[in-house]
Amino acid sequence: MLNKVTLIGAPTDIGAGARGASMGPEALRVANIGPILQGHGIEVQDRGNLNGPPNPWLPPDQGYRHLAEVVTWNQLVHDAVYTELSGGRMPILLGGDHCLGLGSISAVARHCRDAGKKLRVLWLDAHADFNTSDLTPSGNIHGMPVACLCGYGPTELTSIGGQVPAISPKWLRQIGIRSVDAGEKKFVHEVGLEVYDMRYIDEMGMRHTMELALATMDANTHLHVSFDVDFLDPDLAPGVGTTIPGGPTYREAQLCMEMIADTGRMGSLDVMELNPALDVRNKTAEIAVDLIESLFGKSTLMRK
Ligand code: 6HN
Ligand code: MN
Ligand code: MN
Ligand code: MN
Repeated sequence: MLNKVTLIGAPTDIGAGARGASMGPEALRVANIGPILQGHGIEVQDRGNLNGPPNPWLPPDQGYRHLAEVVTWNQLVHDAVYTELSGGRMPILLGGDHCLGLGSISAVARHCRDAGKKLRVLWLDAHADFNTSDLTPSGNIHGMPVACLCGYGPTELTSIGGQVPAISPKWLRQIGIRSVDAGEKKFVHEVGLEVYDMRYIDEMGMRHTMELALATMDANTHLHVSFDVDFLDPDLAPGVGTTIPGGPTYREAQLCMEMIADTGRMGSLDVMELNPALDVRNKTAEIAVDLIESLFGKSTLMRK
């Protein structure tokens, strides 16, 4: 795993249905993300925040809310993430709402094409984020980034990384899913996304789930983790805009992160949807940072 990390703040809630994820990057810094990672022997540079358009807070227009602003933010994210990867560093995107996973992962996919690497994307989320303008109940683009990455969406969004589609659905594994809209569900099945929903985790356990989700990677695989904080159970992590009950517990989430760390393949990370306006004394940010430490191998005494 790369031991040079760059923090990139993307302070916006442009794709969300609630205001406040724009404060996510600062809350993660207040929870000491930089120094804590440094404490694990990682060289950390904080590039500060990207500066995109403000949130006009308008209703959806033809199935999309704030499409033009979402495009601009994602271009900024794409460029920042791509620059860090090209420089041999591991970008950590501090969101910001999850629409920005599109810019981030488009950049990662481009980097993998340059470097002749295989890509595996782990999408840790309560939601599938696989809506289109026809399927969406809200028009909020944070419910659409996975569809856009797979080529289903407006060209301005699907083409941000220079190639449509940016990724194949086969490269994706979704974990923790428990809220999928009716039309979105049909579309997930049609495209054949590999989804490990909460029912699966309940029945098979997090260990077996992660063994499957991380299987068939090799030394040439770049692993991207897109961590939507609403993946976690809301009792643990109330500071998100779209809480869904019945998420992974603290121990299950830790095991998930530890097993990712054990692969040694993580090359990029998004930490998304943290909403300090809905949090309690920054506890969700602190839990997120604690889990990120495990992603970088804090974990147990027993590691080889
Ligand atoms: N997220 N499926 C809902 C929608 O409006 O499309 C919720 C999406 C939530 C997105 O949390 O990143
Ligand atoms: Mn790389
Ligand atoms: Mn999401
Ligand atoms: Mn979500």
